[in-house]
Amino acid sequence: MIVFITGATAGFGAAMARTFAGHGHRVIISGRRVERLQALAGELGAAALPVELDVTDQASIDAALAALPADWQPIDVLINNAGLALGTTPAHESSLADWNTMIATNCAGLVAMTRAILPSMVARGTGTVINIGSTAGSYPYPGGNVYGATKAFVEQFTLNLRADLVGTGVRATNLAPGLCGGTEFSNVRMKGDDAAAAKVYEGTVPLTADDIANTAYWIATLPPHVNINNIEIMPTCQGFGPFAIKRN
Ligand code: NDP
Ligand code: 8X3
Repeated sequence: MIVFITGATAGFGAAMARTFAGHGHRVIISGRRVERLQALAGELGAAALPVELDVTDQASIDAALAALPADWQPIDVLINNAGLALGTTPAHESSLADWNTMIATNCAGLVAMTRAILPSMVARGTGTVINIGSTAGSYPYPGGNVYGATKAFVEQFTLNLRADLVGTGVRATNLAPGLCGGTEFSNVRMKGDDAAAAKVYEGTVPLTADDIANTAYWIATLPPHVNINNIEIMPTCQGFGPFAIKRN
């Protein structure tokens, strides 16, 4: 299989590249940090094709896809993984610029990548799109405001893809992890306050990037008649809280 992974310079994306390549598949590894892509490509050898790509920039997407060598063009699996959260403040104190960056990356970028690659999958009658959502898309929490909303978009967009793709041979999955450590997600969210990022996982045994990579691999290698619509994964240390009630 040829697997196109967005956001392969860190976290889930890098783990997915290693997992798919480790099982003998070819991976197109993309992201903005070129030196990271080169390092991963060096590690994975001929199985990996590094591609500089900013999912928020349509020209960057078009250029990246146009430059793919012919034998890398029939993409079997698109993993829309690039994404981020910025901030944990309440809505009325949050930065509109941060909100717009999350929407541009997690929603518009994911949509643009899908629109660019989906037609060739449909034309070939085969393909799998795995969109990385989040439990934050289903369960609200304080400070999750726009981040959670972007992931709710990812879930519903994926289900609507399913509606359009019935009978085409192309599959679509929303893969929604909960608390997952060992990636740069919280460092980015806390804007470089690494102590605050580490605190998120203090005293927990969170999911790992390999847990998510193995799940993505499982989804992509199921028999062609099987479509996982939506899968939610949490570490066993994570559960649900009660409704918040403000008492007088
Ligand atoms: P990381 O911060 O470790 O990795 C994020 C990746 O996204 C990086 O490779 C980064 O690459 C890439 N990225 C960000 N913006 C862009 C952009 N504009 N264009 C292209 N690539 C971009 O985070 P995770 O691996 O933890 O997160 C991956 C996905 O999983 C995200 O969508 C996140 O929302 C989701 N998720 C994470 C959870 C967690 O707890 N870790 C739980 C649930 C979901 P670069 O900066 O080089 O461009
Ligand atoms: C990341 C999981 O709980 O930090 O999507 O929002 S959470």
